[in-house]
Amino acid sequence: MNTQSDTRTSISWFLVLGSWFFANHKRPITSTKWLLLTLAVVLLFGAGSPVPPATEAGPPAEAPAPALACFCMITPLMATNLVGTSHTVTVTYTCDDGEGVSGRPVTLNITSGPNAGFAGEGDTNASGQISFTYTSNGQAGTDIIEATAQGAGSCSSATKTWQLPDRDGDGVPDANDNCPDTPNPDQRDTDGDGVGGAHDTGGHHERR
Ligand SMILES: [Ca+2]
Ligand SMILES: [Ca+2]
Repeated sequence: MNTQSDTRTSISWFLVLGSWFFANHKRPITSTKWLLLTLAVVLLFGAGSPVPPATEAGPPAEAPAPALACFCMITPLMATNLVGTSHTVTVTYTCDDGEGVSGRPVTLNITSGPNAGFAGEGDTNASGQISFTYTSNGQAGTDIIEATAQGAGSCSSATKTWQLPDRDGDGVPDANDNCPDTPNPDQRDTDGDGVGGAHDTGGHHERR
């Protein structure tokens, strides 16, 4: 019991005893005495009412941690290969803390290019990654690859360029190169026999 309550109890008992004294006095009990007795009883019962202790201020509640910003990316960002081969891209899902996040649904789409329409989906693995592989349909061109990941929005897009075979690297595909093993980007064919470059049987000064 605290100090305030003790004081009230003392006063209450004082009034009770005082009222008892007056009540047992030889003189008649007056209405004033009864009033004092009643008041003493009220105070006595009231004195027992505990005063709730002051609540001690605890440590300030910690502010909730801000939500981590998460993002995704596709690798490799750029690649070039011959048509007819396959290509694998990996979507990596990470947050500001640098940790990969597993179990996040990812959707991948080729939105334009010779292989437009390819789509894949799945959840990231324990490293926060998921890979997708597709095979070129044989046409040259550049695919635009895009992906979205739940909670990370859209990933940075990637490209894949498909090229036709060109053994000599002169920019003319083998299928169209009039001299596929010797670079002859101009495809000169002096005598018009369909054979160019070093194989051209035209005039010596036109040979390459
Ligand atoms: Ca060529
Ligand atoms: Ca050539």
